[in-house]
Amino acid sequence: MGMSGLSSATEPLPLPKGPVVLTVSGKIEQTNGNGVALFDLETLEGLGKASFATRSEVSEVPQFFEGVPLRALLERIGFQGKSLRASALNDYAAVIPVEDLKFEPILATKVDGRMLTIRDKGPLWIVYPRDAHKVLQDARYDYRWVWQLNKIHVE
Ligand SMILES: Nc1nc2c(c(=O)[nH]1)N[C@H]1C(S)=C(S)[C@@H](COP(=O)(O)O)O[C@H]1N2
Ligand SMILES: [Mo]
Repeated sequence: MGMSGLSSATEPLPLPKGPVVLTVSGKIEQTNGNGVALFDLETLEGLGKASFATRSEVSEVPQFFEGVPLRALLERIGFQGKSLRASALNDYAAVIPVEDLKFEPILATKVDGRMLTIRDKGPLWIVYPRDAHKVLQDARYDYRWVWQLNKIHVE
């Protein structure tokens, strides 16, 4: 309040207009619900864009991923924590330390030009640029590729 002139991160988060694809809770500054930040796909995609091709634990053939930088999401909501608990529609969860931002992981919405569907690990899939960093070519990171992501809890 009254802090005009600061970055866009101080603008209130818009209320979701479409179906909510991602709910962020925990140590965050910006909320638009009951202490949580709710995103529809359009608002989420509006936060930024990133893309790269990489192989993965699930594909030996490189796939082209497009989505939103995880960093852009965390900056927009005023992230205050040290790690993220990323959980999925199927109740799978993984802890992602904030240091992983150095790899610029994305919340992928598309693979090979197609929107990710729930049946195809979507609508959101945490994807790391695995081929670009030897250290990422390891089960320690593969389990952080949470597919069918729908919640992030900031701790
Ligand atoms: N939603 C969800 N994401 C997940 C998993 C899962 O069971 N559910 N398994 C993780 C693990 S352990 C790995 S190695 C990769 C690939 O797992 P998959 O071969 O079961 O797709 O996805 C990760 N993301
Ligand atoms: Mo795994």
